[in-house]
Amino acid sequence: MPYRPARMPADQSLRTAAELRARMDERRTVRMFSSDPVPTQAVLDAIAVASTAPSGAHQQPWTFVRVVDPAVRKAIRDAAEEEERISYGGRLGDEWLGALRPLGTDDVKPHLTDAPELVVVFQQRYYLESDGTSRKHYYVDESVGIAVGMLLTALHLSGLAALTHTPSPMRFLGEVLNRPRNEKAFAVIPIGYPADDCVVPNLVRKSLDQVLVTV
Ligand code: IYR
Repeated sequence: MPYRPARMPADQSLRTAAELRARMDERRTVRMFSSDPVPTQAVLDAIAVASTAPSGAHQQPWTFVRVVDPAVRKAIRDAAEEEERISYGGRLGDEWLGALRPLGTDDVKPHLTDAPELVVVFQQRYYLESDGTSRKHYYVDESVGIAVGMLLTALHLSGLAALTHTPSPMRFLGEVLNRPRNEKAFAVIPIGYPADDCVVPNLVRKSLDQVLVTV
């Protein structure tokens, strides 16, 4: 089918891109959340934005589980902290623990119960028919990674703070949330507003020069 979006004039592209760059440079990963509720539709819209992501063979191999029930958030926190105690207790290894030190992360995960909601992103490793037969999905990691990037962008531009949390191993998420066997947890994303006393590590981003090569 034809696809003929109106072409944006160059000056408008430049203005829009510069504004977007400045707004996205303000995004910070937040680990200290207020428990204030967030506007539900903003989260639903952000998930809908994520689901516009390109995907291998347009299979859209993702499921977003919104967790608003405090009891379920508590169950996730308990299970995550149990794994993280082992991880931070040595499973990650000295090199990894050293890399995390500037972030100040540890095995205590209050954001999982403080934030008013979590979005747990699952990747569908394969498609599961209702009769139990399966069909392969392609480029699942790439597709879901792109979708999560778009989710984080949409949340930030909608004024909401988020954390990309990757407890490891994540098998407990499928169990707590009762997901089918074709789904594998990819990330837990607490969403909310920063706590009044929120602090973030004083990190510096690489400059464009450091990340860009033009040939
Ligand atoms: N998954 C652990 C450890 C962790 C790993 C990386 I790489 C980070 O950038 C941050 C944390 C945790 O969530 O604490």
